[in-house]
Amino acid sequence: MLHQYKKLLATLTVILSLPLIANATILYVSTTGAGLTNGSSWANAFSEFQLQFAINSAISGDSIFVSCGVYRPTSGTNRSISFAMRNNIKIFGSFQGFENQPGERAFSCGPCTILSGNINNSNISTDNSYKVILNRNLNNSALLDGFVIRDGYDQRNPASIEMGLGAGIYNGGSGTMPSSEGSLCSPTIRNCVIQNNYAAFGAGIFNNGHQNGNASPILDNCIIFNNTASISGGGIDNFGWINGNASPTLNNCLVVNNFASLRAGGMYCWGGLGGNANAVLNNCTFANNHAVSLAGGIIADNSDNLDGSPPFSGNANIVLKNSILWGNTAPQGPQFYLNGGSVSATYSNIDMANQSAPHQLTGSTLGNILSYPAFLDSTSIMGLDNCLMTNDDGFALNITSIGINAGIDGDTISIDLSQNNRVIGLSVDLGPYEYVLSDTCVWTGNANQSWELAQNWMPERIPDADQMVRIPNSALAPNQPVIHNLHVICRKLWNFGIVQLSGFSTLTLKE
Ligand SMILES: [Ca+2]
Ligand SMILES: [Ca+2]
Repeated sequence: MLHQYKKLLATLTVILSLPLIANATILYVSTTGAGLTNGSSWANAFSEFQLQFAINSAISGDSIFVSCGVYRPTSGTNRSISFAMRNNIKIFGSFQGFENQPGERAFSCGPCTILSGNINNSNISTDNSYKVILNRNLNNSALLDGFVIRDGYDQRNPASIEMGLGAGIYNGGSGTMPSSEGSLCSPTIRNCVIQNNYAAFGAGIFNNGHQNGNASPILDNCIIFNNTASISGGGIDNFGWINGNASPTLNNCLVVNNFASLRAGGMYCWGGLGGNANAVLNNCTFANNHAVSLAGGIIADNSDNLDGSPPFSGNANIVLKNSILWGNTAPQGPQFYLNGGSVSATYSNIDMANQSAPHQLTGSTLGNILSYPAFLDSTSIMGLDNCLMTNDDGFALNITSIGINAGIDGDTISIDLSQNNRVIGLSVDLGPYEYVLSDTCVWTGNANQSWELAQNWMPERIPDADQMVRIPNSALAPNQPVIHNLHVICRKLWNFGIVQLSGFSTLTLKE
């Protein structure tokens, strides 16, 4: 109906030659649906099993708004039914159900709209959807933003193309598909969590650009965790074999606790036989991924052969910047394993301790750090609040971390994984989380009266921009602060949120 209306409107526009631009339509979806269930507003939202219908009904430029809750690909038992994105359609999740635009979403506890493959018996996973999302024929105008993608289960033998590949998101850009299916599949995935998926290869995400195809998605601010590959590529698998391309770009992504029974717990990159699998990682953390055989974190493989043997004629050159590779485990190449390919890294924090030759970095190592990144708590992805994408997440940086301000600005996006400003302080931090100073910096005067000495502050750090500063009175902090380089500090003071002087406290300013 809406579709027809817009077609009519478009026709009228042409006939009347008016400089009229039709507003893009928003289609609304909630779990229960509401009112007329025609998607025209939150009060008339489509219901759970109309989500794909809404996506299919949209026309170029439209958006889909989906409220919190669980959405499955089908109400039936057919495991082959999946969600699918579309070009020039923006699909936004994580609305409470009153918002008018994506910017009003809070993400106070990570994404709250869940695309779940848990169909059939809800207590078992082996009967779930093979792929929660099955994409084809997409460029990066196709956007998915604000979703959890979970519970896909594709245990099928990967002898046949697409079977057993990518249970969370399968990006099908293989050149072997019929032309109607396209040979490009490079969508944009943003603010998403891909978890608890199971497949033979690429359990979380499989980017299939095999044989003259291209599957090179952009992932911004995503978490990929607890995915299991019964063979290889627990978190992500990039398959560019035979003149294909599978070269995703990941910005501010956390890839942790994924598992592979053979190779590459975190990410497989295979660009053999003239193909390309050149993943670009900016401000990403790969940690605690495990592979039983080799490549706990990442494999760079450009072997021409299925068994990984020479010759090597393609490209699997992975480039890391402002990123962390730490605590991944495998008998060989715990952080990364080179099978003909390369890994290069600058301004990154990589555990090289058990990286025996030839599994070494290529090229410049400018700005790299080899010591422990000091995560808040690497045993707890969510932290105490039990929410992802918040300041207490376990893979955020501890105040003592050498990764704070250790990155180089440039290819950073403006918001970090917890919706904080991406650059706080002198320069960007390593990994997906920008270190956020506690709201208030309290003067202690523990050492002396100098404003510019970290030991005089709690937490022990000189106040920076975006911070509240509180100065207790002299009974609590006998050494009241003195600012010496007034012309310098005043410029900084201008940036403080509040400088709060308690009763009878003093702040002395000296030129
Ligand atoms: Ca089930
Ligand atoms: Ca948290």
